[in-house]
Amino acid sequence: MADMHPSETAHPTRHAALLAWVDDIATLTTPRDIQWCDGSEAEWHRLSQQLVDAGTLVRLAADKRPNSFYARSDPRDVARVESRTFICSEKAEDAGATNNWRDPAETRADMNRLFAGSMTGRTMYVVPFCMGPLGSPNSVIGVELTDSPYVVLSMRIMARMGKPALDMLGNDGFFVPCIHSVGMPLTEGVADVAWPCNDEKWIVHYPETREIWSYGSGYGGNALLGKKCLALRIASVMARDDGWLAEHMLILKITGPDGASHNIAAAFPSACGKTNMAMLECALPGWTVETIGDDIAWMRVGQDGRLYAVNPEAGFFGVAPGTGPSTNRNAVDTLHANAIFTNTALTADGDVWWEGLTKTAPEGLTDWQGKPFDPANGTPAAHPNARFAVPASQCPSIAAEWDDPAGVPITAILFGGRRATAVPLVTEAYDWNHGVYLAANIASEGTAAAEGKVGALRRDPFAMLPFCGYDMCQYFAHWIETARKAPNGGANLPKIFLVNWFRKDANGKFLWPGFGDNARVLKWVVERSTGQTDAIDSPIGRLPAPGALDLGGLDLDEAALTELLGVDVELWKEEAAGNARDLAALGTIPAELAEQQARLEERLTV
Ligand code: OXD
Ligand code: MN
Repeated sequence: MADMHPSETAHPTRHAALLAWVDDIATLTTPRDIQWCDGSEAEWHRLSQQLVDAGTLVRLAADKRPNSFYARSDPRDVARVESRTFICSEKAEDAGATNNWRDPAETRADMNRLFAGSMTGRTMYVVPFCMGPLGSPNSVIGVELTDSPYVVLSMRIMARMGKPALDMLGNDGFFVPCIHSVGMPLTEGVADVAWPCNDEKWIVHYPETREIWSYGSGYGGNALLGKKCLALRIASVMARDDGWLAEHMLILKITGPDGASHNIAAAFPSACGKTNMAMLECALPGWTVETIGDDIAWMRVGQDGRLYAVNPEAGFFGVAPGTGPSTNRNAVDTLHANAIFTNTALTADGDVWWEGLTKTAPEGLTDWQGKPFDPANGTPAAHPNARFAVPASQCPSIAAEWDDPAGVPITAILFGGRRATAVPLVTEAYDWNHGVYLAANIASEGTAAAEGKVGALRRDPFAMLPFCGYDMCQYFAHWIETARKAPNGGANLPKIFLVNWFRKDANGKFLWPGFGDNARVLKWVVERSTGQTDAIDSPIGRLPAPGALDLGGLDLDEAALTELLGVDVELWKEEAAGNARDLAALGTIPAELAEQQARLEERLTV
């Protein structure tokens, strides 16, 4: 293969545009050879063994985690790089105030320079993948060209990858071209390393032409281009243009003692426990939660006016630290086999470990940087953004309908952030546009941030700040429009709620236990959505009526409950002013949101 011209290699498709594009990119990046990935088990075994031989992967002990691998990244390549993520729309204003905009023509010239010869000495893998269930007209095909076999293996977990996706594409189907290079050509005299990458990183999106170019990183959302790049940034633009929603949301199914099931979608900023919530073990007897997705929801209004959601992914790419039997038993069990772990610690007997998996660290750990772990030196054994990639189908709590192309009807949508003060445990929006207003203002504060200081907030509207491929104000308008155009005046759409598991008392202690007890809030949400329980109006939205939250068996005193559901009007006047200020910084917000702002201010003065 070594001297073969790219166009001479065997390829399993007659899709002329795809073949021409693969040829063009090969001509630009000059790989040693090209391999079309079929997603087969044989391919998985061949590539994983190749990476074990190269020192990129460690095969975990077969009696502990069969068919599972461990990777340690370059310490300079450990997370998504938002400052190097670009939206290159034709017009700067279409990227909005929150995205890094770059001129597309200039960026194309830069990319052509950067990618010229970038795959020299490496294999270019052609990775066809499908986001969404195979065969669904609403799924989107992407093809990632990558010089990282680690990315190929991860994509096989995270998406429907290989031959089925290519077959679905046919001879002339639409695909999102995704080009990825770790940016370390193996030119004469350059020796490969276990985790090739480049200090210069670029994550580039062209929303109008639906293209993605990623350079310099092999890690997570920077490199597995189906996830944040395609299924959120590019898909959000496709959704705006075609009348659907691509959202940073988990999807769960909750069933009560009466056997009735409801699906709930929920958006939280990164690192607020979405995966834990998607796999929640209910503290309420008789209630169960099943998992449909943990990170992304694609939602469409059906003919019946309900909102139907699909998880476009096929795997979970979760943060390992903090995942343990008491916080997320289902995730721990999901990880029993067929997983790739990156930047966790490695145990002496060939397994992985991270903070939170067990109470104490096992003896003889090697930390994520390959050094013997010494608990005394105060640095964690696993990197805080250490990740697992694992097939969703392995999750013990996966719902039967998780890959149903029709999607699941959504009863309620939750938005949440990490707020020590002000925001009650749960608030129901008065209507859809009020819900959009609540979602537009969600925010998180770091645990170390000064309590109650509005200025310390990081706003993350709809939890989409790093993931919306266009202007946030246009995005709000699209949400408002979605309800306006829905059958039945939008009356069959889900109710919207704001939740906050993170409220603290005056001593800085969490007031709410969280985790499995969040089912109590879900129960109220379901009961509100089905007209079975009461709420009381407050200036900021509807709150559970006294006694409406099921707190049976929970050791929560009256004072704590009052604090959890309390609305401090003076503090909320400051909150409202902060909302107005931060919304204005996004640009010209839709008139409907300005009206919601005015109504909130009015409710706070009466
Ligand atoms: C993620 C994130 O990786 O939101 O899911 O950062
Ligand atoms: Mn996410």
